This record gives sequence, C-alpha cells and structure tokens, in this order.
Amino acid sequence: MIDLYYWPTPNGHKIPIMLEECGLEYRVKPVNMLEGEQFKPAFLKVNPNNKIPAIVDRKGPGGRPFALFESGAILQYLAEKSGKLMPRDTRRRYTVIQWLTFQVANVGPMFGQCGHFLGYAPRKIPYAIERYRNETLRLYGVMDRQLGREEYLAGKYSIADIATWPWMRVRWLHKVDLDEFPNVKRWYEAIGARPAVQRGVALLEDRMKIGNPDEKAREALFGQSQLTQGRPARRSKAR
Ligand SMILES: N[C@@H](CCC(=O)N[C@@H](CS)C(=O)NCC(=O)O)C(=O)O
Repeated sequence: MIDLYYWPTPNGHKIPIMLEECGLEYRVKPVNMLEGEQFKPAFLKVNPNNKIPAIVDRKGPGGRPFALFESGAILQYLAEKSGKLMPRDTRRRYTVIQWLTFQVANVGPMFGQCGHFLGYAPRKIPYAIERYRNETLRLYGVMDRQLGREEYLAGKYSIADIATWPWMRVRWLHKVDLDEFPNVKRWYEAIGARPAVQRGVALLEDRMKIGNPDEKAREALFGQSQLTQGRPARRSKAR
C-alpha cells in the first residue's frame, strides 16, 4: 500500500497517473496547499521541502516504510517497483531519464514561473511575464520538434511523458495554443485518451483550483511562513 500525499496540480497529477498505469494499490492523503497544510509538521516529516507530491510506501525496500518526495524520484521509484514504463536497456533508460530531467528542471520551473506571473502575481510585471512566457514557448518548440521525430518524448510511452503531460492540461494559464504545436497536440491527445491517465487526473478534481488565488491561498502559497520555514532562529547580538 502506498500513501499518496497529493493535491490536484500538474506536479500532483503525475503520481496518481503513474500509480493507475502500474496498477499499484494506493490511498490518498490530501494536502490542501491552499490552506497551508504543506507546512504541517506531520507532512514536513515526509517532505521537508513542503511540496506535494510525496509518497510513503508502507512496504518499501526491505519490507519497511519508505518516504519519498520530488516527482522525478517518485516516478523512477514506482517504475522500478512495478517494472513498468522505464526500459531496462541502458541507452533507452537514460533517454527516458534525460526527458524526465528535462521536465523537472525546465518545463516545471519555467511553466510554473510563467503561470505565477500571469495568474498569481498581485502586480503584473511585463518583464517577468515576457521572460517566462518566451521560455515556455521555447520549451514547447523543443518538445514539438522531438515529438515530430518520435511518437513519445523518449521513443515509447514512459515516465517522461507522465511527468510532462499534466503541464499541458493547464496551458490556458500560460496562454499557449496547442494548434501552434501540432506534434505536441497529437501526443497530448493520445495520452489523454488513456483510461489510467483519465482516472489519475480525476482524483480530487472538484478541489482543483489554478490561478487567481484568494488572500488565504496567497498567504499559504507565497506568504512569510514559506520564507521563514526552516530558517534557524536569529541569534541575539553579543553584548
Ligand atoms: N520539484 C517538485 C515540485 C513540486 C511543487 O512545486 N509542488 C507544488 C504544487 S504543483 C507545491 O506543493 N506547492 C506548495 C508550496 O510551495 O507551498 C516536484 O517535481 O515534485
């Protein structure tokens, strides 16, 4: 049994999609990040970086509970555990890891900043919007060219696609038109038609809220509590 610490966001969606694809048993532990639940001490024991997704595999390696955060690490762990969606052959495996890393190091952070400055920032800052939207469009271009050569990002359907796909679902926030990226569109629709993917994104769908935060959500997501979390207490000046 796997405990899934989850909230319906693009990073969150990756893990139930993978669990559904692999047929692994799991139970959902909602972490309402709009109300600051990611800062609760019990959750910080699972992910000290106060972000979803995270898992605890009750029967991890050695039969003991195993906690894991960072979606890229979780996807690789679940692929190894199930023997699915990650090739054994070294070249093909590292090609998957390459595109998975491309997602966690580029697509996630750049699309995330683009969405932040377009949909969350209290002031519209044209320089920031232009910078991150240009990066978002550039990354769409990289993927479109790759998907013109291959059916899926790393050749066959893999954890690299599962990591990337949920970010295209929220493309309205980034003001991206998929018709401008026909290979991404073909890939997006093929993955969206998979029953496991549909079950994965249906999880807590009614709670999904992207962009336009109210004051409470803004404080929970970007407030002082996040900035000071984990900082050592200031030493008083020596007399
Ligand atoms: N690199 C992390 C990113 C996770 C992440 O940014 N999660 C967001 C939701 S999409 C979150 O939990 N935000 C809450 C917060 O930052 O307080 C991963 O891939 O798992």
